[in-house]
Amino acid sequence: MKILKIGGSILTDKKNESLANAARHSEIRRVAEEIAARPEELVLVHGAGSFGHVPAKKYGLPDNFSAEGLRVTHNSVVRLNDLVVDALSEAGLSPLPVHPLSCVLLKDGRIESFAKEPIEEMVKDGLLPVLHGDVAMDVTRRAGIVSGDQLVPYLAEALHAKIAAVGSNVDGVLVDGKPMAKITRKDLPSIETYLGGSAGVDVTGGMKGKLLEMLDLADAGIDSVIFNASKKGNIARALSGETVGTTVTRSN
Ligand code: IP8
Repeated sequence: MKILKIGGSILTDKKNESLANAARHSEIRRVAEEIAARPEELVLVHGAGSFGHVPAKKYGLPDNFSAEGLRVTHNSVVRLNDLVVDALSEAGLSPLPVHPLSCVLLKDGRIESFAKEPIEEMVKDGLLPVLHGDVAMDVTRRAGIVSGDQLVPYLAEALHAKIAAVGSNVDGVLVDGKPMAKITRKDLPSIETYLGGSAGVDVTGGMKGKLLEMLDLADAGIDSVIFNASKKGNIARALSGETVGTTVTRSN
């Protein structure tokens, strides 16, 4: 089983707050075609991009409980998910949308439970589950946001993934502009100052949030890669288990 995340910064223009123009249709098509080259036993998670982060910020999510904010933000990320699912289908795959709002429960912002069985059945049947960053109900905070960056390590562990790959629009974890080949939790204090947020609107933590999630996964014994999915060919490489970008692994 492989888990791939494609960041919202690839699929949308996160600096464009007008959602009508924010989808990057040609990038969505390219990503779908690259995935179609290595689609075996795959679960895809995509970021919410401006479709999620712009309405979430507007309604003050996750700190502010807003029924309207939850509905508008969810509907908006579902629209991006539709575009991704359609592109994957046009690329010859058999994708199915899986909306975290309906299968994830949070506790204090972290995934408390997840109905993973339908995803397992989909993969067994040669279907491609396509999840995304979403709003979700939270038992302690009423509602929250579940980032794709949190879904990836959770699913990787729950589904015993062999490959977990997180594609963003930079070459990995950058220190002085250069991607680190490998990173462990021990490296964290010395590189923390380099871990910027995201360009554009982001309510879930940018590169630092991503790395912390993947370090937790490494602690659980599953290595992952953070790579540049905007460079053609890298997605297929990452899905073949090739080293692209930064490998996040367990300290010895
Ligand atoms: O883009 C965020 O998901 P992410 C989800 O994967 C929302 O961090 C609703 C902003």
